[in-house]
Amino acid sequence: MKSGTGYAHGGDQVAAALQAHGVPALFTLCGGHISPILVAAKARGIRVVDTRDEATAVFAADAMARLTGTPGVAAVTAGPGLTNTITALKNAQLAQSPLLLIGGAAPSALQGRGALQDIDQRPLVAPHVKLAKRVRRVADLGPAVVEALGVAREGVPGPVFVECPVDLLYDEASIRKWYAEAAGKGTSVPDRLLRWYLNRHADRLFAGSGNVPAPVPRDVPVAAASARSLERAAAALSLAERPLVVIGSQALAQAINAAPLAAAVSRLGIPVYLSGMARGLLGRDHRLQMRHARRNALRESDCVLLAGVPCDFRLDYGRHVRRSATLIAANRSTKEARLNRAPTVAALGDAGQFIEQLAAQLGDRAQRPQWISALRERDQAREAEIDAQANVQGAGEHVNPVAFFRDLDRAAGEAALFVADGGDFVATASYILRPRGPLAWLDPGVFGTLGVGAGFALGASLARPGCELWLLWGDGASGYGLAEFDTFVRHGIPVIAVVGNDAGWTQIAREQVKMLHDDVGTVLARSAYHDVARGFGAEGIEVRRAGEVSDALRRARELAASGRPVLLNVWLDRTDFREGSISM
Ligand SMILES: Cc1ncc(C[n+]2csc(CCOP(=O)(O)OP(=O)(O)O)c2C)c(N)n1
Ligand SMILES: [Mg+2]
Repeated sequence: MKSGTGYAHGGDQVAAALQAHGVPALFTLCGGHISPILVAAKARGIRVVDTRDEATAVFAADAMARLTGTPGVAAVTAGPGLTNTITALKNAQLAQSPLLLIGGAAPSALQGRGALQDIDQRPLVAPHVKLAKRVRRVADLGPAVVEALGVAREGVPGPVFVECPVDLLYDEASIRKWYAEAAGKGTSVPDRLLRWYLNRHADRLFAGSGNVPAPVPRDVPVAAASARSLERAAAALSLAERPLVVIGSQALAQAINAAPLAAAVSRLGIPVYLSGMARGLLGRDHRLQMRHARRNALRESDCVLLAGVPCDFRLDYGRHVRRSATLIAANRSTKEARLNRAPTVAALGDAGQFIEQLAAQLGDRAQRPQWISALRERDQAREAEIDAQANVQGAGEHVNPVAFFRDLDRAAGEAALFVADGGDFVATASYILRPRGPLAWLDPGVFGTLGVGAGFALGASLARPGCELWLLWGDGASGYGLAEFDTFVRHGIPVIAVVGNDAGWTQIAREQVKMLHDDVGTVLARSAYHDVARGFGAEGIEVRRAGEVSDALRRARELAASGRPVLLNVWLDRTDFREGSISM
């Protein structure tokens, strides 16, 4: 591999640009169109992690981005490789997660002429990314990656796409030879014209490619809210009697700032609800953090700061906040700050930074002991109710999910990271489990995509080597990613997957049966998921009875600590814990 500005080939130029950005891993599923990128990435010390589905590769890149704040990267082959990523791309876009997808493509001279896996890829991808770039010259490959990685991070973060036709990725001599062979040796006028055309095409492809500048990552300044919005928000919060802060994923766009953000929230002294990537920001127990009855708290509050949280269905399109309250929306996105409801103060910029600035300005002036203790009492009352539900344990034949998550919450270590993928099972988990610290909980986000789990776990494990990684899977959701146990084994990813086996797509069945009196399409078997994991060379443990839970959790932790991936197949009892909850 050449160094400096001379590259072995275009694929190496792409790899060098990734290397210049400190990209530690490239997630992929191979294909002839992208081989030079994979080989060059490996040669440059980037870990190439090959998966069993392109969607997994993109979900993994997304998870890396969310946990580190810097874009994750995936490379997929042309055509079906790319179309397989669309759901994962959309999920990342709606979660505002910055990732780079590199796509292979048919040779530039053959596009639109019936080449293998040649489709018009840009219109498929463009609606789901901030930038969809088709590279046309070898010399533009590195700059395209640099530009894309910059665009992914700036403003509202999100996915970007760079399409690299295969004839830009191999070395010049091979490509010229290939074009010369394609042109043949005929002497007729059309033959000679074709030769001339392909020769000129190759000249254009390689123009300037011997002298490409070294890639330099772009500086991406963090968008800061205006001084005026800061002043107005500070004034409103200090006058408020019952202020409330809701912090969402976007406030953690700068993942490395999680600790200063947590300190700032403590200093503000205002009760707070955490959602999405902000869960766990304040650790397991913090006097200001409330977990339950958010809707009631929002209705009572006279001044609400929504930090990186839009007024979408999760806040009943803004109706959870009372009309007369002062609404402060801190958001990188103008559209999200105003979604469904005009805020009193729109602080357009990074929400995490805004909270830090507010804390610096307000300090801990704003103590409202009565307001805080009223919320705290309600929170504790709800915890007691949940305990009562958990104690129903033993009443059924199998395992009560509420009790299971109480047990898991006690058993999981301080470095635990939870990935959630499923319906009722993971909704129950999100209610009960307490993430240990910042960035210790990953769920799909607002797109509600089933099937993120295996890819998220893979990305999380690379972003946090050595963490205790729990993948909480509905039995339905697990079906999308079980084959990735093969990936976990090959790459030594010691995940502990817990399949909540209720033999059904329960979140859907619950409402469907009640409203329409038919469970069609919602029933699964009590399958032996632990045997599937074993088939891929991982550990599998079946848990059918409540009495087996603590031993199984202990054993799973031990196995994972020794580097083995594990799947716990937990047979669940039916409960009415999630009764009545539905989101549309
Ligand atoms: C890709 C995708 N397909 C379908 C759905 C609709 N959906 C939401 S929850 C759910 C049931 C999930 O079942 P499971 O993972 O077994 O969890 P459970 O509710 O049974 O605990 C379904 C099918 C979805 N959100 N995403
Ligand atoms: Mg299920």
